[in-house]
Amino acid sequence: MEEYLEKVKEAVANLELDEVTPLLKEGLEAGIGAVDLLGAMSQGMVKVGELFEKEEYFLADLVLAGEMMKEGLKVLEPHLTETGVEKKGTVVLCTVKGDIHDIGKNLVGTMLTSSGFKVVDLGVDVSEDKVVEAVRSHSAGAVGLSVLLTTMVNSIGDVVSALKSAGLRDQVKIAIGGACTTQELADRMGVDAVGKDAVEAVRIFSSWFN
Ligand code: B1M
Repeated sequence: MEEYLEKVKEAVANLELDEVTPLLKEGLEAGIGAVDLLGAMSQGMVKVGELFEKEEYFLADLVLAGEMMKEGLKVLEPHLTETGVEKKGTVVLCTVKGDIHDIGKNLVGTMLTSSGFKVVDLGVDVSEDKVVEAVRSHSAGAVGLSVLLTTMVNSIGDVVSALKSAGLRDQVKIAIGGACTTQELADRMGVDAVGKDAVEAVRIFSSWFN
């Protein structure tokens, strides 16, 4: 299995667009878990990011990688949503202001939905005002913020301040996640938790709604 997952990772890292979907389908048929295949794809994406940093890949390659990941997720998602359980609570989810990366956020949303949460997905590049409005109108108990750009981390603080000003901070828990997030950042921004992946996100939100 390790060898197969390595193949998936390499196909993503090398931007072999036509290879990825068939590899995922075959992997599922061979009994490899969707979560493992997803992990391999994510590792491939990390490599894509590294090659971008080294200027071996360009923006067009990132776009291609993003599309490839979305196509792959279409294959995996039905297998990630097999575990429907009772509805738990409402989570307002978005990518923060100034940031348009949505693949990780969508994945977190899918996993939360399949774990029984009602997810209000506000999309990408979302202002703090929209978060406040959604928390209020959906009586949400938690907010999930995805942020991948170091330059946009202050958008997290803007959400926290806006929720405080609206008198809603005490009724919601806030989690952040995404490539540039750390516990230190979470502490600095005054949020309640940081999740390193979608599985951990589910664990965090589940602990808040029990
Ligand atoms: Co961009 N990008 N990008 N990019 N991009 C990164 C993030 C970068 C790390 C690449 C690099 O240089 N190594 C870098 C950021 C550097 C930094 O600030 N630290 C970067 C940059 C610089 C940029 C631009 C500025 C490039 C430019 O224009 N010069 C630009 C910014 C645009 C903007 O947002 N304003 C840009 C644009 C893009 C594309 C649009 C081309 C495309 C995004 C397509 C899309 O999302 N629809 C893109 C891509 C594809 C990437 C990389 C290669 C892959 C991101 C991804 O989808 N990963 C990325 C490199 C990297 O991350 N290593 C990179 C797969 C996804 C499943 O993982 O999103 O991390 P991730 O989500 C994970 C966890 O982080 C976690 O769970 C998910 C599942 O396990 N998680 C949460 C995420 N959100 C969570 C929330 C939670 C909990 C967990 O709780 C609420």
